[in-house]
Amino acid sequence: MNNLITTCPELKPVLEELFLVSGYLWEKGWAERNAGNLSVDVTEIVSDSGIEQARTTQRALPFNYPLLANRYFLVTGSGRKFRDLARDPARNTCILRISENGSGYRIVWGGASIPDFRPTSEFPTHLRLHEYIREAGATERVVLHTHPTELIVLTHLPEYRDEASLNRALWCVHPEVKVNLPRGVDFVPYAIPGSESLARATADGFRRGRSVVLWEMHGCVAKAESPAVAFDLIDVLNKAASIVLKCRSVGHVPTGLGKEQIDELAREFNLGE
Ligand code: 2HA
Ligand code: ZN
Repeated sequence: MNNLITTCPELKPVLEELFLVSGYLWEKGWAERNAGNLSVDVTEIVSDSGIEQARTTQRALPFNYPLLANRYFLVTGSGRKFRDLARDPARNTCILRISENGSGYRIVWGGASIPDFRPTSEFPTHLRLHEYIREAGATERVVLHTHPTELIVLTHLPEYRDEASLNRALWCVHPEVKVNLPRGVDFVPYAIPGSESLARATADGFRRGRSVVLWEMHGCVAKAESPAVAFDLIDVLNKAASIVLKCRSVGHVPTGLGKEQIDELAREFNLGE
């Protein structure tokens, strides 16, 4: 870790923010055991740093990702725990480089010293989202998947199992949701964790302009400029979900802010909707 920071001092603030957010995820109860995963596109930070490139053999990727060719990603490891990340980053994360033709990757730092180390089981989603970010020319660098309890509960309730009902419910109980997530959330029906179909459905949700994608009966994914911003988006949403559930638990189904009040927020905060 110290070697890494000596080789590439610009990584220090990124790692520090990652450690902070990993702790938040654990404290929130959104990262049980090895739940959740995160990736950061660190290409601009490490590509000229001379970070070692030939320590491990190349592994194949499930598909070709030409838009990701030669890019570097800091990725959490499969089976690794967010709560251990800050204590031992080199065992719980890695930096990998996608090959020149986008069909494989090589670990250049971290997990390489652990024989069975693999990037997160949700690597297909991370790859598709970074691919989408490149395609869109967007400034986001971080993809975060976590298991926020109250948001997951909402996706178990039949009345919230579609995008329109979810957005109405989340926007109406808390003005901060419209302000921070003007385009709302997307809803992806249950699909096998780690699958390509989940990855593609998630990328499609972002393609429709949504700020966060909810995975039915599983969790959610955010993309953002930094780990803290990704965490904040989910935190605001989960707060709203918890208000919905608390209202319901005292026997009130919240009607909350009306359409006019939500439109007023969009106008006042120049949300472009
Ligand atoms: O990283 O959360 O969805 C473990 C998971 C899989
Ligand atoms: Zn998960």
